Amino acid sequence: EALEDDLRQAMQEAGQLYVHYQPIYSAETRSVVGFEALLRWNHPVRGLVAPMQFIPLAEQTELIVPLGAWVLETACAEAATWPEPWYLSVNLSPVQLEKIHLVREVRGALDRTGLAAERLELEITEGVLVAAEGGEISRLAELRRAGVRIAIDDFGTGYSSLGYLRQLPFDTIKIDRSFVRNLESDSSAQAIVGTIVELSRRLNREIVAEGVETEGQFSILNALQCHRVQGWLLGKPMPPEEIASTYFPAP
Ligand code: G
Ligand code: G
Ligand code: MN
Ligand code: NA
Repeated sequence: EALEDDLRQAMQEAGQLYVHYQPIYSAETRSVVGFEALLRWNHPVRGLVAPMQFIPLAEQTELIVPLGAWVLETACAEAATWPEPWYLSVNLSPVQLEKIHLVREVRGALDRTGLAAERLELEITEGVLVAAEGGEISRLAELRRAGVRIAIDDFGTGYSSLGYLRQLPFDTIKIDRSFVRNLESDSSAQAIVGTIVELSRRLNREIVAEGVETEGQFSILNALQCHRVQGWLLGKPMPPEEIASTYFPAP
C-alpha cells in the first residue's frame, strides 16, 4: 500500500516524523508536572497525517516496533534536558508490549539518555491491558520493578472489571476524555469520575484527567480531588523548543 511505503520512507529520513509534547499539570497547584510524547508525521505531499490514520497501519505492519523504539529514545533524550521533577509519558502500542525485548529496549533507552526510570511513565490503553496475557503482564511488572510507572490510558472505555484491576501492575489511571467532556452538563459523568478517583485513591494509584478544555471542568476535577490534569485549557501538544521557551527556568 502507498501509505505504508511512505511510512517506511519517512522512517529512513530525518524530519518527516517528530515528537510533540503535551503538558500535564498538578490539579492542586496548577503547575507543570510532566509531558506526554505524541508522535507526528508531516508527509511531503499529504501534509500532517493524524496518528489515528498511521498508527493502526504501523501496528498492522509491525513498523510500530522500530517506530515506537525511536519515539521512546527521542522523548527520553528530550526529557533528560528538563528540570528534575518533571516526568515523561510515552504511549506504548500493544504490538510493542507483545515483544519479549520490550524491557531491554526501555532499559537501553534510559541508560543511553541518562533519564531516571522514575521519570518515565508508559501508557497502555485499558482495552489492551484487559486482554493482556501472562507474558505481557510480567513485562509490565518487570518495568515497574525497574522503577518505570505504568498508566492505564483511555480508562473507562475498556471494560476492565474492578476485581481484575486489583491484579494489574499499574500506577496511574488516565480517565478518558469522554467522561471529562460531559462533566459540567451531566451529573452522572461527575459521579463516575468521582468514583474512579475514589477507587484509585483507595488502591493507592494516581489519576490523570484527559481532555480538560474549560475552567468549569478543571474546577470540578479539582473538587473531586483528581491529581493531575491534561488538556487544551492548560496546554496543547508543542514542539520541544517551545517547552524550554514557555516553561524554563521553572519550576
Ligand atoms: O495527538 P493525538 O492525535 O496525537 O493522538 C492520537 C492517538 O495517537 C492517541 O490515542 C495517542 O495515544 C496515539 N499516539 C500518539 N503518539 C503515539 C506513539 O508514539 N505511540 C503510540 N503507540 N500511539 C501514539
Ligand atoms: O489517547 P491519548 O490520550 O493518548 O491521546 C491524546 C490525544 O488527545 C491527542 O490526540 C491529543 O492531541 C488529544 N488531546 C489532548 N488534549 C485534548 C483536549 O483538551 N481536547 C481534545 N479534544 N483532544 C485533546
Ligand atoms: Mn495517551
Ligand atoms: Na487517552
